Amino acid sequence: MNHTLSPELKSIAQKVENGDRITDQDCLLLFEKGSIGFVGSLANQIKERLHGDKVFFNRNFHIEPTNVCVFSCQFCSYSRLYANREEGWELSIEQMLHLVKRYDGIPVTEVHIVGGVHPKMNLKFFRELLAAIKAHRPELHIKAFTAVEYDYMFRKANVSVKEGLQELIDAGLNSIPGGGAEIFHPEIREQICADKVDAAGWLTIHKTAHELGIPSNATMLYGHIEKYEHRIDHMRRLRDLQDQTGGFNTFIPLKFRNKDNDMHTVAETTLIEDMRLYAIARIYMDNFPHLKAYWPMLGRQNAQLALSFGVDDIDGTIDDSTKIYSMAGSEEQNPTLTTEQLVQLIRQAGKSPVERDTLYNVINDFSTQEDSVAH
Ligand code: V47
Ligand code: SF4
Repeated sequence: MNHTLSPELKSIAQKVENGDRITDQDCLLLFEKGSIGFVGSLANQIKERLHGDKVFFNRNFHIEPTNVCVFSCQFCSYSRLYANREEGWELSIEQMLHLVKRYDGIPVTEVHIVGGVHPKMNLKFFRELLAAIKAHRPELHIKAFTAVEYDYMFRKANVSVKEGLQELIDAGLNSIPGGGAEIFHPEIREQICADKVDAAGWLTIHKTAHELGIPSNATMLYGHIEKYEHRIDHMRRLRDLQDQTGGFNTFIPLKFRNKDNDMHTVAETTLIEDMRLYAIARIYMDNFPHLKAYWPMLGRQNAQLALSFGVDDIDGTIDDSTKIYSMAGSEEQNPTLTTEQLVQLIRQAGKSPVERDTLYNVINDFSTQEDSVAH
């Protein structure tokens, strides 16, 4: 295949073969000139080197404390402004504990807690929530709150990022999800989410978490008004921070969905563009151990396809309380998959399913088992 390639693309293929890092300029060339077949095969090479044919998933459930939000991101189909809060929901600690208790006796390993930014839900409220969950089920991993929520709650409580995070870690916080990153570059950020935490604030919160010993994920909301240069700038800032701390587990590109939000006139990306993005992210983000395709947003079949474009993780079995995507018009209006279905989905794509915990410790390696799935 290489004989039709330009010298520049050949040199990128050589770097990937040698395990060398590609530059921002290389990355731009891949976005502009790399065919889906070319970037896909390079990404797959990296993925196989890192994880063989393994594909990870976990058993988790989501809690969304509120959809009331003081911010007004243009792409958000989910939040109800504080002024219109009669259209929203707000859960008490007791109600959220009740949601946790619904999983008693079910072998979930993680609860993912994230929602809007409600001015009345403060640091004290969330500290009590985490402590109540830990008191009920100490071994359950709590992955909670995005940098957007932290930035607001710490400023309101007048504590430093370090003090605030330490308080929540002491109450039971185990890791931080990747949301709120969107596109870091101010040219785009000012147009799509001007009023929430900026790039420096987001990166400081994740850096501080890593320094305090807890890992995190990172996302990128792509496929709207950003240009390739903005995607590369975003990924470069994350790759640089990862060089310093090593605290990121997973990079999660999130495809912009345009239903019922202020950006509904912006066209969505094509499947080919999505797959090219996954592949290029796998090639560029060489220090991120994992690349996740979030299946509720992408849809099951597209998530299967992504497994041949560098993706090694498809998140988890979640229940239908996750609304941020279904409300934005994602493929999955009722995103629930049993473990058995997830295992089948991965096997159908010719890969080996492995159940992991949040930190990628292996819980159950299905590659060595036939069809039976323990519930
Ligand atoms: O930051 C909001 C995105 C994110 C839309 O860390 C939208 O494991 C597409 O970060 N179209 C929150 N995306 C969710 C998130 C996440 C999800 C799954 C796993 C993890 C993890 C993190 O949802 C927001 C924003 O980027 N989002 N609206 C939309 N219309
Ligand atoms: Fe609020 Fe998050 Fe929606 Fe932005 S994306 S308006 S911060 S809920």
